[in-house]
Amino acid sequence: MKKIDRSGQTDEMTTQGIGKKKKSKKFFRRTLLGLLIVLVAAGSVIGLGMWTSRYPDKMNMGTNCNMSDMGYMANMCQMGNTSVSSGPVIPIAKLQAPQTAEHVDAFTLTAEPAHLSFGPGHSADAWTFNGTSPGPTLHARQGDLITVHLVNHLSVGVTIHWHGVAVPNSADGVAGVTQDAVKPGQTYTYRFVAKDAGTYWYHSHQESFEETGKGLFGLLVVDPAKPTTHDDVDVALALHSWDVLTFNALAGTLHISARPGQWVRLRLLNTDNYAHLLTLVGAPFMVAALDGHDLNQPTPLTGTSISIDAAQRYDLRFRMPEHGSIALLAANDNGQYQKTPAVMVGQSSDSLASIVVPTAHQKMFDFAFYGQPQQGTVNLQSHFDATYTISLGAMFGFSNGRPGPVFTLDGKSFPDTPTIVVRPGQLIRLRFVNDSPLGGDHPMHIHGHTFIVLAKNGHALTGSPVYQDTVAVGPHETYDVAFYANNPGLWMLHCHNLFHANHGMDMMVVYPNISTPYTIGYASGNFPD
Ligand SMILES: [Cu+2]
Repeated sequence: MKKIDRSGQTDEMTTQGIGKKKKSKKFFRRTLLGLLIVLVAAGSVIGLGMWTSRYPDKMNMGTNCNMSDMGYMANMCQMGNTSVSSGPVIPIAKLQAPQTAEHVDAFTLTAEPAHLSFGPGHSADAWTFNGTSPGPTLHARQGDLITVHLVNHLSVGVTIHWHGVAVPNSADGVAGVTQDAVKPGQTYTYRFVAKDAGTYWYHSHQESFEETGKGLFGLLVVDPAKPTTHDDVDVALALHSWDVLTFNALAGTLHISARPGQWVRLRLLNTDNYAHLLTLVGAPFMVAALDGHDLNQPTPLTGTSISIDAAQRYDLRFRMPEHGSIALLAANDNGQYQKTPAVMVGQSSDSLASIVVPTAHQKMFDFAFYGQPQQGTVNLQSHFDATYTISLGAMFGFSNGRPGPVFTLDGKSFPDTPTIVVRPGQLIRLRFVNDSPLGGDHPMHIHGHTFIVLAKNGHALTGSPVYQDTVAVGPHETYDVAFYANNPGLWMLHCHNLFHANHGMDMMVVYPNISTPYTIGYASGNFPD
């Protein structure tokens, strides 16, 4: 009995045990299956996201919709702009400068590796033009024909984009749009007329995020045909972050000599992806030009900070005082001004010791209220042939197969971003709205054209007309800008935080019926950002 009982009990227990085991096995299997389904689904979503966000092998940005290989443009041709598909087709090669001119400024830029030293304890392996970064500052006179012979001695493809210059489309240097990236060992010649005076710059537009960051940039200064001001000292300065912030590749103090009473112009360029806060100590100064374009009747400023965003240029002018020197200082990431790096203008014996570093909270320069208005400038009341609102955003997702941040224009990332079709002679208005604080500033840059800034946060500018090729739209800010469609071609409009551009923040502004033989994507290896 006991035995039976026991065995019965045992049996019962065993049966129950088996039941539990069976149930837990079932539960385990079901959980495993569920988990597997979730994983497969998540994997599929991730895989699909990665795959669908990946650039196609070949994307042709041309607007001649009769081509056999329409690819992505087929979508654009269906966007309802009928003029895109009618009329004679202009090959991009036809959009070029004259072969020769009375005055020609010829340059050679050789892309080559170099080990650069920025001062004690700071150095980097860089990609340079002619062995330095910044590369040589190219000087030309307004109206001259500029030719630049690019020689590539790097192990990667390279192009040169002429930032802010209204070049003919074929000289724009955008890999996959206006040319193929220049392969190692190969050469390419850019040719364009320096129509506008001012401070411009050049940088690679093949893998621009990586290549500009590694040093492939320099300044271009076009002197006015009829100067309206005289500068005794004129120096171009590029800010760039290596392992340390530098002015013209110096992490310490850069000395510029100037005598009392002399006029000095500092042409400042920010080659980084984020804004820098700068100030000038020792004399009143003027902001003479923005992005190469003179401001009307600029007034002296003291105790004022300037925020210079990615790719922007600020020309500062000042007169040397009778005594002492002038210091250009930059703020660190916390907004505190530092003595390194610094630019000292004066006698070579002057030292930074006498300079009083300003506090972080001095007033900010705002071009919306600076200088005097000018009659006849395009303004909010002007007639616009078309107006487009472009919302600037950021989210998490996939960009060209990579998980992480994605930066968007109207909710889409390149190449799915909308294309703006313009016709010669039109005046186009754009409204940039930065509604995603996640992304920070978006310095929006247009190729081949210049923005006339109409309004900031809905309020018309009250001071000087402002022309910029790169408009910095901060979080929750809105900028209204306009541009004349006066340079036919296929042009990029993108964020010049090149990390953002590399992660989707690009679109095209195109004229109808332009064909290009070049393509972006894995087949050609052309990746403009
Ligand atoms: Cu951006």
